[in-house]
Amino acid sequence: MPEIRFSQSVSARREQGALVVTIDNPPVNALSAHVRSGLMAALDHATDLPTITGLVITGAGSTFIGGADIKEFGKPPMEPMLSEVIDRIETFEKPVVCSVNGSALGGGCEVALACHGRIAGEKAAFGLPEVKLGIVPGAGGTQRLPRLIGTIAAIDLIGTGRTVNVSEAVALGLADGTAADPVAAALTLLRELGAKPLRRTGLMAVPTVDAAAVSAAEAKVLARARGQSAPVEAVRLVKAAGQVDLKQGLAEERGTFLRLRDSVESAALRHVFFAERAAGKVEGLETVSPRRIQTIAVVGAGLMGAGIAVSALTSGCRVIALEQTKEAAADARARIAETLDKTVRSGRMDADGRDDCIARLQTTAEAADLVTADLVIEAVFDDLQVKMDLFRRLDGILAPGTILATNTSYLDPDVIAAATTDPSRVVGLHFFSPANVMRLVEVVDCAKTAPDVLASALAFVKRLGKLPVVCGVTEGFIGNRIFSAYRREAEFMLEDGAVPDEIDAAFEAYGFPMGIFAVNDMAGLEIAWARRKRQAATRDPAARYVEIADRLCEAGRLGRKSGRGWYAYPNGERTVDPEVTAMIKAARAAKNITPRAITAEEIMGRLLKAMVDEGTALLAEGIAARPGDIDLVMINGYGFPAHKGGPMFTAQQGKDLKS
Ligand code: 3H9
Repeated sequence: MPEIRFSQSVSARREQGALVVTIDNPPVNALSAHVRSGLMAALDHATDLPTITGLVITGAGSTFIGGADIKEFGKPPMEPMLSEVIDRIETFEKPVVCSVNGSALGGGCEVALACHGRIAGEKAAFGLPEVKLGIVPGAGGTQRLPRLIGTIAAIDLIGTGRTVNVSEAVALGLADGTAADPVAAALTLLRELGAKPLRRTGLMAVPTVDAAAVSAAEAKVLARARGQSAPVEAVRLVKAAGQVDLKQGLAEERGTFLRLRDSVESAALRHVFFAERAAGKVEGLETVSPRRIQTIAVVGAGLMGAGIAVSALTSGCRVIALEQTKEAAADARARIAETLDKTVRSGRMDADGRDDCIARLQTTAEAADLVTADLVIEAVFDDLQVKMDLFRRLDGILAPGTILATNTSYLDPDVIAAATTDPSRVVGLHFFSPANVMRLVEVVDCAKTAPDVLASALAFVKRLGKLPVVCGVTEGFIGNRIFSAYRREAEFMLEDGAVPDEIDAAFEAYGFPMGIFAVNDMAGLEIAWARRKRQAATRDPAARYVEIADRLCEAGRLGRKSGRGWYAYPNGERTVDPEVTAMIKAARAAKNITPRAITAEEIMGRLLKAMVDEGTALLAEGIAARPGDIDLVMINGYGFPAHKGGPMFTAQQGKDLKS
């Protein structure tokens, strides 16, 4: 049958009397204006031709519909509106069935909800992830989903924005069935539907439900909301679906959607969305082919190394973990197995998956066993001499094509690379702890890193399901350099008049999960102390230097591990310690500083400024490529609240408001 074209992205062919409509709008079949108008034209066509029995809607490629076109947000609206298209589908006189070939997200899921039947292909996924963009579904999702799957499940799905796979979608009643050939199955369903009155989701009653169960589902979502408006509003709208009629519910949803779409929270989360897609893209690297990485080796399988090993195993790699002795290698195996067991206990992996990972793990005390590795990541003690010796030794053992990565946090990877005969195969992979959980990896493009080595490192990090951010060589890379800057500012404020508890409270009220001093106590104060001692000889004597942390360390207050640091921890509870307050007072007195009260607003203002100033310097030095990269590092490595967009976004907003 010839193709009928309705717009640049929507076409159809006749099959078994029906019109099979395909949306082809790469990369994700977003509902751009020409898709909406194309769908309307297809519906018109089916109305005009009495011989057409109904419509099947499907997507080209691997996505069904990825949602509204986020790039259209903030631009003048273009007719027809998505809600009109969806209303037309739901009230259409002939059956409309969707063949969900891939992800049906946001507006894509809302299109599916309005259809009279839904068949899921094997790769289908359904979700209303709008809250992750700081908005609520704006084309009926909050009103139709509870009608179809009940209030509790709808609160969970819309409130968290999580995506469900085919089996869960079928179990929830979100999909009517699944098929290897979803278009053929949709055509069969269409014929069946044609014989009876059409099932219009919007006209269904929301199933009645126990109020206590609703409150429990709501509480679960709100506990994760951490100051964000969208999940709160989403839950309110889902609950309203059971209390008001469709028209009123849709009007309430639309108003909320528009209000949130124009909020700073949504702009921040959209910035994060696009920053994540831009991260890891390096100019000039598009045409470079990455090397094949199937076997990786981890040298040093302590907490960090074991985390990296688990991450690689769960992504399907073969892993060789090297330790110094057979006993240490056996301990490493036990540590990795225990982490995998934990994943099984949490339900994120089944026992077969764990066994499969263990089968791909080799632990050894023989460096020669590393010869089969495509990539070797060192995660040994952060000491320059230790790392240089290791790289020199590995350089003599490994095949010439093997990539060598250092996981150093503060040392200079160029110096480590110089210990090898071929520094072009050296790259930095700075994982964050625990490495099997944390998404962020700073990929350090060293002075001599070859383009295909960088491309391989990026591809490997993406394969682990993690977020790579490229940075140049500097002490502490992007994250720890910014962390040092705002920690320094926090210590200045101690001298100026604040106490650790006030600074941490302001930081946590802003949305960080844990205050700066509490984080220091958790990580331990001794590493930074050792660094300060190393740097003492070269420190600018005119620069302001706060000695309080040194006094704490000298007093044996090394953080939680030693039972006390910036705080005391009686019964494990973080508590203000008068001894620390006295040390701070003594430090002020020694410098003749008269303390003054510092408000939470000033505290946060100064900390943010420290982050932004350091971020600006990193950009100027070419260490970071984009402000968005800096924001991603702060959000994913240091707990900056994502719904505030990161320090660079916040600073830009401030400038935009002033101009
Ligand atoms: C919504 O629907 C609101 C409605 O309720 C109501 C409206 C009235 N728009 O992620 P990838 C781009 S809100 C525009 O790497 P994958 C992305 O920027 C929307 N562009 O691919 C990237 O561009 P580039 C609710 C989009 O295969 C390219 O596509 N929907 C959109 O790993 C590839 O992206 C969502 O929140 C979009 N909606 O994953 C879903 N989506 O190549 C958001 C992607 O220039 N999208 N792009 O860097 C996703 O979760 C993933 O993209 C998806 C594919 C799973 C679809």
